[in-house]
Amino acid sequence: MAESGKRDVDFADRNETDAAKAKRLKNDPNSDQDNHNNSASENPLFGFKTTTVLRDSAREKNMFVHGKLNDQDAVIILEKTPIREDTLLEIFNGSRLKLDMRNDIYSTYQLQPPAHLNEIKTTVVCPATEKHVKKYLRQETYLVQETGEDYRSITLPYIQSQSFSVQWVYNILEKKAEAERIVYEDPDQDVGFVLLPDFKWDQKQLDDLHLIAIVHRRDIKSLRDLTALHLPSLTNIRKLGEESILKRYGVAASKLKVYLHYQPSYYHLHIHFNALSYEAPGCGVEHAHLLSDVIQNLQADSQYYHSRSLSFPLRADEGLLSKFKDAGKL
Ligand code: M7G
Repeated sequence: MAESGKRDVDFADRNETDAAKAKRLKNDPNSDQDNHNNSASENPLFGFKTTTVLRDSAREKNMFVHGKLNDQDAVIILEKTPIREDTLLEIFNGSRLKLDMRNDIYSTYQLQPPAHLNEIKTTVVCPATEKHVKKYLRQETYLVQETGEDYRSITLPYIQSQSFSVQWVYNILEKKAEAERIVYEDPDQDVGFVLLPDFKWDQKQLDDLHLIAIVHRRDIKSLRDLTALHLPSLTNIRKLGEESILKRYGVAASKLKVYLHYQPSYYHLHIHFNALSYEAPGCGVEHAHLLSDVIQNLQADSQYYHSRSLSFPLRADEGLLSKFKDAGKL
């Protein structure tokens, strides 16, 4: 068994296990290689026309691409997935190797693993709004300090007119989407929530574990709306969320960071559960608020998040940044 951070996930809901797949490929090694989907009916990305690469990173091995899919604006996120310990045997025994160079005790190769170990995690947003395109475009950022009053006079009117749709959140709460992915639900409409894997996590390894708890209540937009009245809900999410993650994935609370984003992208209260050692995008001090700190702050002062100044980064082209500039706050 690997150390806890690298333990393999037990996929109760995966259709075909890696072992079964390996067996199938052993009998028919070409079955995956030949399985290219070259028509629109089999491959929803067929005919995608790239307009621009919004962002890419050789280190993170990802690329954010803007383009047209069936004449609709789309953003596609391509991301090479981590190498998993449980696939090493297959990688070493079942790959084709092409020698690049050899020198003394050193040699480098191009290794072609079996196709099912060479997958690229792909996220599609279609139709994508201009706001989605901007979200993924690499941009200079500026730190804004927002007082409680700024929130009410600048930020709130802005997010009420401009924020991303939270239809995907309602689909989850109403079991119209991702119902089979739910890890835990407390159905109480006041303090309850749904816990499920964030779609950034492919669930293949625990190193980048990422789940979100989405509250059933629809009237809490963000951290700013929280008061001591919400403490039962927050402590419930922390306790039951941590217990469910321990039960399902074997990861203890002491190996998790549990936090909220401010500003979030989606204004329906949700809480992130991340592997402690994983440097998730947006978990820095300028963006993330630990749930345990939030709980303590509300215990000390019910109006803490109504009155305190909160800092957060905004990208150069974000409308909210212009609003802060127009108000002479930057
Ligand atoms: P956030 O704190 O509002 O902002 O987090 P961020 O997107 O800037 O981090 C929302 C979280 O919900 C993100 O971690 C997204 O990856 C995740 N997410 C977004 N969508 C549209 C979905 C979805 O459809 N399903 C799931 N499971 N997660 C999503």
